[in-house]
Amino acid sequence: MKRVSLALLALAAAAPLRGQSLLYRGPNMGGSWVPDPAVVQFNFLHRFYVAPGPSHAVVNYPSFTLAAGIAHGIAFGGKFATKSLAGTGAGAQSTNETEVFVRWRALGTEGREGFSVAITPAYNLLAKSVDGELGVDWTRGRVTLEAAARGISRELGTPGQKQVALAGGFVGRLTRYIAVSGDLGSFMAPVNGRAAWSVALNLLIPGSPHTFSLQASNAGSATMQGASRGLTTFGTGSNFILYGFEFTIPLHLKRFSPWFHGSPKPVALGASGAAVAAEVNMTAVKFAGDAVTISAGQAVRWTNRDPVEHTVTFDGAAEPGSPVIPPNGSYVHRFDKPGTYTYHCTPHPFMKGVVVVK
Ligand SMILES: [Cu+2]
Repeated sequence: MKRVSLALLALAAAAPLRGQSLLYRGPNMGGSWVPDPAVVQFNFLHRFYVAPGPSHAVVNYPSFTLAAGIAHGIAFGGKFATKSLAGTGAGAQSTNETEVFVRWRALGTEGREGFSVAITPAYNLLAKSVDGELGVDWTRGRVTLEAAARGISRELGTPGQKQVALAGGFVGRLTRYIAVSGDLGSFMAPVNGRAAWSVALNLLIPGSPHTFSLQASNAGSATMQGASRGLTTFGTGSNFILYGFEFTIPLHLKRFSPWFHGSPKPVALGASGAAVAAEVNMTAVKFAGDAVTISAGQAVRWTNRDPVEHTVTFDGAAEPGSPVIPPNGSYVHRFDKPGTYTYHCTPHPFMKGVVVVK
């Protein structure tokens, strides 16, 4: 049994962890990450500066990313930041920065061993600048190294300066759930800024597709321009450090299909033809009727009434568990030996139940 769980663990560690972008890129790096087809990714990056006393005023630097995966490693999206450098022309009074982009991952897959390459053309509406990034990642085991070259046709906050920026970073995964990362990037001919840097502690929230990072940086936005330039102080000469966090939320569009297509078709999994002696509904992310009693040789049927997937997974692998049970799916399992079988749902470990077999 132990060998099986070790093999499963190795498989899980080797498989690309979809949407776990913060375990594969530093805070100021785009990396080669592209959402899967029919997945919309929403990333919320919030940084803030705390002014020295006595005011300790907090100045906020939020950046939002919304990106949708299409197919063939292509995604399109936008970033919106509210506290960037002021723009040019009609945008001269505004610090609201919008960048629209397309990313094509030409080679590799996020989290897979070896090289991945992504090409990201973009347009920065505030700077009226045509921007682009070539990103290369190299992953081996727990380590990912990243490099990026960025071209900018009009630098924000300057009279239309052309720029080239280079950036590099690393991610070290300490466990499946925890990684540390850092990066450094700069325009080759900085006008008013300095190099942008960041360091972060990145976490995968267990049992969820979400990643979260706690970070420090001197960059005020997550756009190509913002990530290439460190902000200078408000004339105090002291170090300008922003602290913050990022939260990544993949939205799987197929999960919303019941809104448009009614209930999905019923799917029956597990032992067919067994005598079902007890029914357990999975509803509101709970096993309703969490304790059932049957006789040896009888079966239990679990039916998923939720719009999300569940599993029936026996603690200590006392019995083989179910595959993923889709919404409106059911799973039948026959128990041949008397005993007390506790189980849970793998995606929602707080969902628990028990089958008592007499
Ligand atoms: Cu569940």
